[in-house]
Amino acid sequence: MPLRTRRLGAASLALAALAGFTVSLLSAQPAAAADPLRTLAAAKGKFIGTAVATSPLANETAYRTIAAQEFNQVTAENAMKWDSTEPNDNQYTFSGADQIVAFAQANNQIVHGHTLVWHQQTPGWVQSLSASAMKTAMLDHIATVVGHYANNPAVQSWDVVNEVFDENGGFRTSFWYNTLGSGFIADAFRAARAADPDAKLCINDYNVEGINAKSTAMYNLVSSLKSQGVPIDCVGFQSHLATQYGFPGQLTENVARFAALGVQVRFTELDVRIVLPADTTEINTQNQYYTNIINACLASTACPGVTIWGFTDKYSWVPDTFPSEGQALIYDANYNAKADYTAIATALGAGTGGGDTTAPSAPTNLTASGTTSSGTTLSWTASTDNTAVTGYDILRAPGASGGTFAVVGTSTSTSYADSGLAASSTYRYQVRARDAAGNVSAVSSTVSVTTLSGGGGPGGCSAVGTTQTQWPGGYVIQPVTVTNTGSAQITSWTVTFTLPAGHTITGSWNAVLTVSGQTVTAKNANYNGTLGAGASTSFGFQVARPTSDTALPSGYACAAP
Ligand code: 9MR
Repeated sequence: MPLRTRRLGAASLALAALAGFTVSLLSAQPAAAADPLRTLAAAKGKFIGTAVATSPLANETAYRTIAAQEFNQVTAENAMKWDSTEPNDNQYTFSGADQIVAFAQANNQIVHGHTLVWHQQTPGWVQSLSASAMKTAMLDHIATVVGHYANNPAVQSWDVVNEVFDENGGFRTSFWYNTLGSGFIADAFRAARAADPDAKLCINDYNVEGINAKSTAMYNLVSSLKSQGVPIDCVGFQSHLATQYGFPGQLTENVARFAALGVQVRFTELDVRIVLPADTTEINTQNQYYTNIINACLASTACPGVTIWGFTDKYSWVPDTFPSEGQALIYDANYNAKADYTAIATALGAGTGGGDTTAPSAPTNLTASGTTSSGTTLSWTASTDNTAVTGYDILRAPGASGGTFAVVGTSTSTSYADSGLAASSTYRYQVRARDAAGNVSAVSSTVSVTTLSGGGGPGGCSAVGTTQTQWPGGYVIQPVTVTNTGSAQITSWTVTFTLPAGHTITGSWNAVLTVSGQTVTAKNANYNGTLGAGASTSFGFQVARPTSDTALPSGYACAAP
């Protein structure tokens, strides 16, 4: 019997409630094959959510039942938008929003607030305000709407700004941007934090799932906001996918680069539309896209969960916007679960007795080498697992003690080169392993790294490599010019650089080279280590490479103790 038919009964829902069916997102309990999506997701430490609309929530039992049984997170599809909550200046109405929050609380669901500052569904009175009045209206709106739910434990996160980029990575020339400039973004986040210090605050957009101009603009903005101390906690990849456009490229790498900034990555509005009529190939593609997104979330500790933009094709936004497209959701218009439902359940571990719940062993023998003024290379001994280790998270904390470890990158090998570090600074690193089911090992022991002093002060140096000649199969780098950029004499120097894979050093002069993986360390010879302030020396080397390869070394960095 199909799972969903059995689960639609009101009686079974009541029984589940009597049995104390509660959400614990971090439950480690294995889920059984017939479990609803929310139970499967919770067993993985994730949420699985849906957008909900007020009208069917009030009027249709089947809609309510599925929304309650299958999901442990909800987002208001429209009810928390500006035109719903503040249609006229300073006249707030929370009836629809409160209806959804009450439903969530009754069903042990968490709520994501959507959305505070957007160029759509914002009343005309806001759009025509002067700059100072618009800013005041924005800050007041955020304070009031976020404040309304600040003491409600169900409401845990907000889309603070929505869709602020155009497709080329420029700021969207919305009335917000045109009137206030890009500063409205930081102002909005600060206001939201002031209104609810505990809520996770997100920036949300579409077509940012893969690596492209728009997602790179988003990355640069989040990076810049973080460096200015603007309170931002999460990035929402809306994930309105379409089978005719292919799956977003480099999704995993994109998730990892945002995770390395220390923000969560959420899939906030997932759906996969098809040009109608849908054929089997398109439906299979759609199943695969749903699977891919769930897997991407399972594979990243930065991803707390996935929200689908509704669940039934009966109420999808897609046909309204793209009249020849549809069937984008996981239930059909008659509330029958589609193959997409099964794809998601399977990705979440259904049918495997709860899936693999055995975590890999912790990585051991974590060491750092090749430390320069701005980077270091970590290596460790591989973890073991009952299935297979799929990758490692690299965690870093600032300083010799205290601070918080945050994921700064991932690796699928047993080494990782970290870069962008401050000179003369101490960092601590740990590594943990992941498997395909999303199980995460304990962290390794901690290794502490102190970077060398950089240029500018006493003992700084720089290195610039010049390609003297190259041919199919090899090249000569001469000179690598080492300059004392500090204000005092140095008595030794160390240059590091990265050798492309498959290249072999066949000779060197005026320095002592050692190679570890792709990192080459060149130390001064016994006759050219001493350089007065501003003085230079040089060394060189020759390399063999595959004849088809034109790559050259990169990342020259110099350190002088
Ligand atoms: O699904 C929403 C639909 O009911 C509304 O009419 C529409 C109005 O613009 O907004 C839809 O939701 C959007 C979301 O709020 C932001 N990202 C894109 C979504 C689909 O358009």
